[in-house]
Amino acid sequence: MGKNLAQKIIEQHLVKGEMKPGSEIAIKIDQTLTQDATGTMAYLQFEAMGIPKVKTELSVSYVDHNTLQTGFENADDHRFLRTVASKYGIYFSRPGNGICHQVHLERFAVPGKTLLGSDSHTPTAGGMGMLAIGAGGLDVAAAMAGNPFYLTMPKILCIKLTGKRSPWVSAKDVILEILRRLTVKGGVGKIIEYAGEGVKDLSVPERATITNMGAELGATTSIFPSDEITLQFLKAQKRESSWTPLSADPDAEYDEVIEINLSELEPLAAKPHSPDAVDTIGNIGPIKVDQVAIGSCTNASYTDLMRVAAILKGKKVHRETELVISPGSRQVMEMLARNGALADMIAAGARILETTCGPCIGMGQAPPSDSVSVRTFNRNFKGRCGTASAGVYLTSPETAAATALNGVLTDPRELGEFIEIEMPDTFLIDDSMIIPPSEESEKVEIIRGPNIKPIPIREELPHTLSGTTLLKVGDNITTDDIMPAGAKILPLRSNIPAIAEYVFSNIDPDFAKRAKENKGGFIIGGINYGQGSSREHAAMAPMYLGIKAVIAKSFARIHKANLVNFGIIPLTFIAEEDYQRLEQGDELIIENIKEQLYGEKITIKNLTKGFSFEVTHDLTPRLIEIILKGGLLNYIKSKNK
Ligand code: MIC
Ligand code: SF4
Repeated sequence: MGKNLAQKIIEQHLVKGEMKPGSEIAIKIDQTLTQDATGTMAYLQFEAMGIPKVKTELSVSYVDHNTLQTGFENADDHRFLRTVASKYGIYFSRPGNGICHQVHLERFAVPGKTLLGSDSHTPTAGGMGMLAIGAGGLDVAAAMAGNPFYLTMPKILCIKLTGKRSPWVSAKDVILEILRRLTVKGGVGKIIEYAGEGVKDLSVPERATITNMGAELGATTSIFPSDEITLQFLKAQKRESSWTPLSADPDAEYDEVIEINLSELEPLAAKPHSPDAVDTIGNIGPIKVDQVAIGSCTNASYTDLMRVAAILKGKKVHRETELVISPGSRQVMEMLARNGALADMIAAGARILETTCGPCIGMGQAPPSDSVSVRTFNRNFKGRCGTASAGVYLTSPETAAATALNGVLTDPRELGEFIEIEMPDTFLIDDSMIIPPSEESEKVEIIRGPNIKPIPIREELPHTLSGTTLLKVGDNITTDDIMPAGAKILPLRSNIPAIAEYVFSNIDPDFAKRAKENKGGFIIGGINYGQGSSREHAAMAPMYLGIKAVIAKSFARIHKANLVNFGIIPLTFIAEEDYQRLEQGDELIIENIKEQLYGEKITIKNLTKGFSFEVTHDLTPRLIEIILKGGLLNYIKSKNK
């Protein structure tokens, strides 16, 4: 029996376990990436592991999230990241060089290699045929220290692309259609592998748009084959020596196959407040739009923005609509500047932002109250844009540009003849903002500012866990809900005591206070608890507040791993009625937790209501040991003794 592409790469990197869906495997990691919002913690954790130099083939530290520098905090983090990278053998991509996923695709991604990144959109590099996975910073630190990455062997879902897109139908519309069909939890426990003739209809950056938003499906990762289109892109980046052809065997088997006929697609949008609330632009209708934001790791490639510039050329942005554009990388920005496309955007009235995440993570450009913002990004969770009452629609760059001109949501097919944009034969290559590590690392001094506080460490697991139910939430709670980002909170990423004050602050402003008063306790969650970002702060800050366990109907992959890494037990309800009858304020007790963890079921007593109920978990003996030690860092240290 032939193998599919994901199985081939996993097999080549398999260190432990069997490639049977559902069983734990460990894979060797060739490359890592971090960004500044998760990177400071990741490098503090790496330092705590006491390894003199990273053991990966390549590790890159990007600064792209926190670049507003409204105070000393971000600037201090950047300086710390620069010096720590230089000392430990890590490449440092300076602020201004671009969004990590875009730059990694351009300059570092290699077909067939593995990449672990402390950002949930790391699978963007799957557009290049890489097995690229998002994880918490501590897992990335462990990989830099030479440890394999542990994960549950996913099922492989093949999405067979047939047909050819009609004019003005974008790669974004392809992934929005998949989100419409599969929903935000449809990819959980799966790798999505693209195959079929339709693959040839997509350039590498277009494939990357699709693999990028596999994160919104909850997938472990997404991957495209590496073919002559990949080779062309690598040639244009002067990196053809990195190319290897890669595809599934002709008789490869998959756990599941679905087909998408590209010819049937039309321009789509995800409506507020979820990336899977997808409908056609036609059905949504010409709603008034106050702001359009074009950029992010999903849709800010050279070809994306060249088409936007061509749409805007000679026209003006609607007088009641704001347009902001943040190119994905310095390469893209400089090419647009040199060929005149940037001038066309400026002349049309676009506000040009830095080559960073910017508005995508609420770092500026919050839209007005009760407004509509159309964005080419990947997430539209409530409040993420910085304005709780705003509604964010996710669309393609073509739809966004047409909308900016008309002031109402517009189907780009109304623009008339399709504008073809050629992929350049050569991109402008200038890696001078990627600083290689020092060759004299012993001479490098790591500079820490006052905002960089030590990482909190949890004690070993006690015999009995008891406490109050501090909060009960519903389904699809995001890590943005648990640990919000944005211009006010993001600068505190390297200061856990300070950022912990904001845990669940958009859902319940008193949460942190209540948690502290009660010396921690429990959280009750619904389905897909912790979807979205990889930020381990959504586990680390609750750990700091004393959260002992989260009892939910189901968990998102990265967040569950982060909970374990910080010694919080992820427990799953067996009976729906137990979720129903638990209330905030109920006192719970779990006796003999250590022994109980090794069994299949765990009994929890509700002291307030006088009943007991059973929950379960899928923790392997290794993960149980991590929990017993109080988290991964303690576990790694105990193994190195
Ligand atoms: C996001 O898109 O939510 C982020 C900000 O990139 C996060 C990482 C973080 O919170 O630092 C992610 O996607 O993992
Ligand atoms: Fe940055 Fe947004 Fe991409 Fe996250 S999703 S890496 S915030 S651009």
